[in-house]
Amino acid sequence: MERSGVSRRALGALALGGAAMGLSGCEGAHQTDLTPKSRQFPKDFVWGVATAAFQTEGAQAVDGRGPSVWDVFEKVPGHVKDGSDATVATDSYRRFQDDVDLIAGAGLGAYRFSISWSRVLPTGQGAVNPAGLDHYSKLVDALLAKGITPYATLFHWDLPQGLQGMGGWANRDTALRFADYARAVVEKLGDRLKNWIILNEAAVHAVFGHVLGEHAPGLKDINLLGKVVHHMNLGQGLAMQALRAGASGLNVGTTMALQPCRPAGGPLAIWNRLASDGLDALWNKAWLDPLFRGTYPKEMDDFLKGVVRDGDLKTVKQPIDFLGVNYYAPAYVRLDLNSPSKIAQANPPEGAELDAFGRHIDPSGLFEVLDRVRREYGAPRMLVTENGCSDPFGTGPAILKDDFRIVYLRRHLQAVLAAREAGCDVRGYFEWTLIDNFEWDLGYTSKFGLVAMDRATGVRTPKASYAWFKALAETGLLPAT
Ligand code: IFM
Repeated sequence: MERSGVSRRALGALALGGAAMGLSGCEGAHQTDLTPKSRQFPKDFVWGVATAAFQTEGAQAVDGRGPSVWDVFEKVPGHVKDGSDATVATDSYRRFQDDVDLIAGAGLGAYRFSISWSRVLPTGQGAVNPAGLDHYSKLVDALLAKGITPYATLFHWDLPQGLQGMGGWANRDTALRFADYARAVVEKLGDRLKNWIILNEAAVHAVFGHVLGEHAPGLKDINLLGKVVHHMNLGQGLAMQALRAGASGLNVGTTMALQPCRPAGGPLAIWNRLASDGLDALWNKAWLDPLFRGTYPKEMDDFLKGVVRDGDLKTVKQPIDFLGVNYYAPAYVRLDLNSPSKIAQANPPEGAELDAFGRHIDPSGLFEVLDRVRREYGAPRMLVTENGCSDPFGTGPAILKDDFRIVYLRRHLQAVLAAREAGCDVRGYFEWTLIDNFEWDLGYTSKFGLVAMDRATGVRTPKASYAWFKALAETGLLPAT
């Protein structure tokens, strides 16, 4: 599973309980020919970069913003690897025009950012904070002035602490408050902001935040899992309804961290397959099935007992204009009887090329998730809303001649072309991310940006990948090497 960028501990994640890992090697990538017939993307293909409010904005106490769960979590010693926090981050609340100029400078037609719920509603509910909303209004106007189409995510993990105090996503009421928040935002921005992403990687927030305790709100209680999963799905459905009632001509979608789950082989292969199916149910199907089919996978039954009410699944199954797919790496899985979930991380295949997170660099996984959505979920329109890779971990300066990133992006974009040729309706690609930013529990030790930033001065310096991505966005032609 991807802890997003974090597929790193990948499934380690799913060692729901952090069981010791006796690793067994896994089968390799599926034998998919990823060589596309053409390297040319269509003219109307959307090229963009993606960011998130908490990772970039800083200005945590400015203009009436209330605290989020991450404000609280990051302050606890040991929670963030380098002891850093996001109080400044990339200073993008103040320097948003600089960011917009960089996006325009790269010739990109789209920008995916997230809105901070606690800027709009400081405690998560009640009276709207006009200054918070104004910020996003200015950002949208600045983007439109440069011909850049805004894509806004409503929830990228920064739940208002005021709501967490009342149980957070484990409390059904949070789903209703989420719809109120969506209503407030669309009322102000819906005339100009037309592309909406409801949730970002809900699986990551549910598992890392509520079961593994590695993300905010830092809980380790597997009994919360069913409630959190369902209330996020329910909130998503309610928010979609609120947006569509609030403005016309919107494209409403949501973003999932999809990962192929691959079982380890060996004498326990059949059991490893069971563990891998379990992870697939929680990580992929618990979000795809309710949205597209109005059902939950049977593996979720025990978790969901007493949680789903009559009519809920009808609310969850909303039509979408696109599905956002975030992909970094596949998950390798084995059975572990010592782990409460019976699921643990397995080794990538022998000799696999690994990224800084120790994950298998495997573009075939991107093809696989896109093609699965096409085959099993009615071939919806899709956008790759995140994909990218980190510098090797460390506190040193960013690598400006980041050829490794160019190779990573090129190979994954080949997979996108191959998926399109196989019939997947993929309309765009957002690289993660614009500027090296606050990478959650890894602080600033992990750098995903096309642009480096000197944290002392705020000065931004484009890396080699920025120029490479610009040439691609301008021509739509993927270089052969
Ligand atoms: O930084 C994260 C982002 O917030 C969600 N998806 C993965 C990225 C890289 O880890």
